[in-house]
Amino acid sequence: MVYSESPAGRGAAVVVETQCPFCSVQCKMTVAEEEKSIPGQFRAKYKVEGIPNLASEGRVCVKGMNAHQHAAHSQRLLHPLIRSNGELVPCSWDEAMAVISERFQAISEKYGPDANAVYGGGSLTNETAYLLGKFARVALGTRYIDYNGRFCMSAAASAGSKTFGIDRGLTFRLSDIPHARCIVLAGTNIAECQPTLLPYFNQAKENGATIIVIDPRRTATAAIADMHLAIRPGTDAMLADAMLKIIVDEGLLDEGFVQARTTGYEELKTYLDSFDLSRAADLCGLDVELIREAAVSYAMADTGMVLTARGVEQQTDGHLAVRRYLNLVLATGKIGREGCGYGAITGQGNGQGGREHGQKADQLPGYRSIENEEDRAYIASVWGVKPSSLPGKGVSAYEMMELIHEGEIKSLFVMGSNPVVSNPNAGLVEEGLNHLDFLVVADMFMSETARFADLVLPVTSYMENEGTLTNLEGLVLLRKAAREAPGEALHDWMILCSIADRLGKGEYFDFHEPEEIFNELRLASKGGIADYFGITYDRLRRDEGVYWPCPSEEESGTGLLFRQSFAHPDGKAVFSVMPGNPWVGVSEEYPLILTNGRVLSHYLTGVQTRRSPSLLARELENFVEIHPITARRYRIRDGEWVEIVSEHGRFTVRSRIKEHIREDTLFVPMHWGGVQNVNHATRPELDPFCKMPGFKTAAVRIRSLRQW
Ligand SMILES: Nc1nc2c(c(=O)[nH]1)N[C@H]1C(S)=C(S)[C@@H](COP(=O)(O)OP(=O)(O)OC[C@H]3O[C@@H](n4cnc5c(=O)[nH]c(N)nc54)[C@H](O)[C@@H]3O)O[C@H]1N2
Ligand SMILES: Nc1nc2c(c(=O)[nH]1)N[C@H]1C(S)=C(S)[C@@H](COP(=O)(O)OP(=O)(O)OC[C@H]3O[C@@H](n4cnc5c(=O)[nH]c(N)nc54)[C@H](O)[C@@H]3O)O[C@H]1N2
Ligand code: SF4
Ligand SMILES: [Mo]
Repeated sequence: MVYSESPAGRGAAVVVETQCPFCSVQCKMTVAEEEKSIPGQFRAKYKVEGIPNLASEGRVCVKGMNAHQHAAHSQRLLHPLIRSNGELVPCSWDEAMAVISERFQAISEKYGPDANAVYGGGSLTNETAYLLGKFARVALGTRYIDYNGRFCMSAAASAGSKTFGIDRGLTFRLSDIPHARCIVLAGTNIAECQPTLLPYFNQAKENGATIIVIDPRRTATAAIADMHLAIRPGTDAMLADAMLKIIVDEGLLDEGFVQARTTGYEELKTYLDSFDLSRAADLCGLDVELIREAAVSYAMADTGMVLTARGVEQQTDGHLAVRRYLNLVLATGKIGREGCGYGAITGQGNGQGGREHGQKADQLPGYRSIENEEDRAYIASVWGVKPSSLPGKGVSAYEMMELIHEGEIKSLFVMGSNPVVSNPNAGLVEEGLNHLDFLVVADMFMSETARFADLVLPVTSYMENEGTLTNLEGLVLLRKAAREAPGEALHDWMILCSIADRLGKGEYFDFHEPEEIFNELRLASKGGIADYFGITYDRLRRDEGVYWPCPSEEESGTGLLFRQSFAHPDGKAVFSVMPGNPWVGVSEEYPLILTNGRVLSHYLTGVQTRRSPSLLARELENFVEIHPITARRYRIRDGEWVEIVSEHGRFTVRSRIKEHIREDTLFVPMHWGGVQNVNHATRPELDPFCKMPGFKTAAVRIRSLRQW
């Protein structure tokens, strides 16, 4: 960043406290900004240090260490931009607001309020996420709102709700991990995606734990494992069933726990009786004996945990696959006590809070249902509107893209997401956004999606915007503002209040501080599943964080859930009886399985991390990991450009020959847009239970682009 002068006077250092904007651990840190001596001008020099905190104990990973580089980047948007003669040109906030309110109103009058739609994100603070839900329902009156967490948390969230009656990422505290004697890590690459958590698992290992990693690749996380099950992508439900069959056959079921605390086991037992173990092992591409060893180790251990992430969840049977892993947890009674439990490792900084307060198509704040009359009446009373004025349930994120493509949705308001890159079947999404009557994008940068917009609104970054975020443990944390907003950038919540005012709904959005929004959120969540009522800014200023549920200010919140009972009305957890639908999509034309995910140094669609020189230098361009035998079969050399094609589209990346991946599988990171975007080839099918796209499996072919 280049300042004309140091914010604290020439030569002085400014030290601010902040919280990483990236993953769900939410590490806290200080950023010291001091003048670098260059004669005649002020240039800032930064030093980042971790602050001891409950989640990361003071550790910070390479992304956190370099996050300030994007916040201070010269490409930050500083003024609203409006499309004029095909170009995006600067305009005033006044003009931007006038255009937005006029267009939203005109579209609503011509086609009805549902022709306007809203798309949010899991990086937004709780205050903004809450307000965005209210904005859609009260200011725009549209049923169409959803968010990028649909692609992230929906399978695990719906599985947790069905099984336990509540959905909170971890059912235990991070500090419980070292007490687990066996840990199953399925489809989660903690070493690259939540790196500051790895020491908890190393500690468990030092205490004698067995670590089992289930992943088609021998990842950096698998490096600490005692057992690595290199599963064929898309077959986790089958693997979990095979493990359960072995546990039952070996007499390792915890009958006391199953009897006292669960329902549905008898029906599941009938299914297991006729379960064909060797067929399942074949389908999963694994050796039966390895599956047996893993199942017995987990069941025999006194304490144990199962953690899943997107490898299991981003499947067209993601909901059922998670539930089949949860069957293992219930069958062995490994939940509700120290060293035990299940964890869905949440993804984005506010992946947890972002899903609790109303950004989802079917949800009202506090995890209330938009289809439940009592819930509607309660929220309507908090908002001061008539229950009948609240719209009904909308559709999921990708389904909104389909409605845009079909022309049913005419305008889209995007806040905190880059859907052109992150949706599956990117070709359809691009076509759709091109046809919109009106697209508004609120972002810090000119993202791939913002390039399509009619209006781009500059927002503040994590260093400037105060608010609360809920980390993967369910711990609500206050992130204070640490810098002034650059240029004319505004906080997300201010933009929402301002548009609502122009739409004549200002009385419902009369907020001057994030704390005021949070106080309304507390009330709206009161009595709901995600109850934040007992959490106040004062408590968060005093203590580091508070776990939800926290119904009153006297309570400290709950770290370890389900000690006595589960959250269903009868207090019991529910076995999943319906088997999953393993994916077997390859064909002669498309013989390879394309899976995808993340690398350590980039974050999601890379809009932020590519603007961090230190992070960009680590990975400049996209690549495909391919096994040496497969590479030989398709005459692919290391480091050359290849094209990967599915029935939905194609993209181009560089090859990276690696022995650590299955021969039938290719792996491509998701962090690049344009011709390098893996989502050109992912498929549009959704999980019927939670509408999660089947990102992690697509049938493809590969060829070298070499000309000689
Ligand atoms: N560095 C970095 N960290 C991040 C993010 C980031 O973009 N970059 N994003 C954050 C977000 S939003 C999220 S959601 C999380 C995601 O965190 P993770 O879910 O851990 O990340 P992924 O790399 O998407 O997928 C995890 C693993 O699943 C494996 N996998 C693929 N298919 C299958 C399968 O069918 N079965 C099984 N068992 N495994 C499979 C992949 O090989 C991969 O190693 O990370 C968060 N942290
Ligand atoms: N193939 C494939 N596709 C995937 C996945 C996968 O594993 N494979 N993972 C999916 C998952 S888990 C996720 S979470 C999604 C994420 O996908 P996206 O929602 O596209 O995520 P980001 O890249 O974080 O985009 C966030 C945008 O919002 C901006 N932004 C950041 N903070 C703020 C803020 O506070 N306010 C505002 N207004 N803007 C902000 C950033 O600059 C960026 O442009 O991608 C999904 N897509
Ligand atoms: S990316 Fe995650 S682990 Fe790394 S510093 Fe940020 S919050 Fe911590
Ligand atoms: Mo995510």
